[in-house]
Amino acid sequence: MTNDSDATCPVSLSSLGWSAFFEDQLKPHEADFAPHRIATVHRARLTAISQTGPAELTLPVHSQTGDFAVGDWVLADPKARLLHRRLIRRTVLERRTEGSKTPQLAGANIDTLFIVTSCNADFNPARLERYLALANEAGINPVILLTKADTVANARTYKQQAKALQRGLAVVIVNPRSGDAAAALAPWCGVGQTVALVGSSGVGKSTL
Ligand SMILES: Nc1nc2c(ncn2[C@@H]2O[C@H](COP(=O)(O)OP(=O)(O)OP(=O)(O)O)[C@@H](O)[C@H]2O)c(=O)[nH]1
Ligand SMILES: [Mg+2]
Repeated sequence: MTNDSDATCPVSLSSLGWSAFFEDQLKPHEADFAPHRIATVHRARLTAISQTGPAELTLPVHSQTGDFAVGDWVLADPKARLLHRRLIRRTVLERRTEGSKTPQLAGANIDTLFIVTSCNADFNPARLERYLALANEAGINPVILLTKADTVANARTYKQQAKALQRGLAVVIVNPRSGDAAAALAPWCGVGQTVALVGSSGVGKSTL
């Protein structure tokens, strides 16, 4: 069921982030189900990507879309697309929203969290520390991306301040509008790697 070399499959599972961690969770009687990775979570709808491409999944009774996060691996019937079960997450990123008791699922099975901030008034060490704590608690590798370095004379000062937040922390000055950005982030964006971007409005996430 997880034969990545199958020529009839346009997508390889490993390129979607599948690994031994998930493979090891499969039980012998589940051979007829296909792994699907959740791509979008809506109020009443779930979409996923499998070896055969994108698909809309049907939820079993008594389960709701809120139980799933983008990035989750689930098993589903490859024809009816009925969801069978979710596999255990390797990492889970949760957003704590003020006023709500239960944290909201932000993403699952993320390898690297790009914490994006610009070299201007948005740069806030206390907020960066909160993002770092979120990643560290989740077991996700945090990387700080400093954007808009071209708009200030002292970008290196920002970099030094960010570096001081955590031992061994990777801090990368990157201009999302330049062609060099992809090369600068390549170490974290290899095949099968899952990254997420967080940061304030206007720091350059979509441009990246
Ligand atoms: N000069 C300069 N402009 C940048 C840089 N990075 C992003 N921008 C610009 O900043 C603006 C906002 O970038 P977006 O990518 O839309 O920001 P975002 O983080 O997606 O914002 P939200 O979607 O509101 O969360 C765009 O006009 C970008 O072109 C940079 O390094 N230098
Ligand atoms: Mg955006």
